[in-house]
Amino acid sequence: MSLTLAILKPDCVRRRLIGKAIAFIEKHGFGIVCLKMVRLQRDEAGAFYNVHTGKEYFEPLLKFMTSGHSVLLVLEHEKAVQHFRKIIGATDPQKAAEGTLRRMYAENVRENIVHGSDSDENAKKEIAFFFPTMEIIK
Ligand code: IDP
Ligand code: MG
Repeated sequence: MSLTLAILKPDCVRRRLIGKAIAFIEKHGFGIVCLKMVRLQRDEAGAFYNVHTGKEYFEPLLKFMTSGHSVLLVLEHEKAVQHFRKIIGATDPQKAAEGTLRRMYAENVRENIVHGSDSDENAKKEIAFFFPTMEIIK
C-alpha cells in the first residue's frame, strides 16, 4: 500500500460535490487515512504550486485555490499515486477519459475539481506540507 495527497478544490466544495467526489474515490478502492477542510492562504497555495511559478495560469490558479474552502485527503491504495491520477483523468476535463472524476464533474482546465500528487516523491512532500505532524489514524 502507498499514499497520495488529494485536494477537493474550491469549485468542488462550492458546487456541493464533496459527497459525490468522496463516494467516487471510495468506490475506486481508496482508503481515507487523513481528512481536513481548510481555506488555503495565498502563501500556502503559492508554495504548494511553486513549480508553476511564472506560468500564465499561475496567478489565476492562486486566486481560484484561495477562493473558498478545500478538502485535503491522504488516500491509501496500491500504487496510490498512479491509480488516483488514472481515476481523476487529464488536467483538462475535455481531454479526460470517459468515467473519470474530472470528465464527469469539472468545468474547465483551471476549475478541475481535484488535485492528485504526480509522483511518490511529491506525494510524500505534499502530505508532509499539509499534515506536518502526520496526524494519520492507522
Ligand atoms: P494536474 O493538476 O493535472 O497535475 P498541473 O499541470 O500540475 O495539472 O497543473 C496544476 C493545476 O494548475 C491544474 O490542476 C489546474 O488547476 C491549473 N492549470 C494547469 N494548466 C492550466 C492551464 O493551461 N490553464 C489554466 N489552469 C491550468
Ligand atoms: Mg500537478
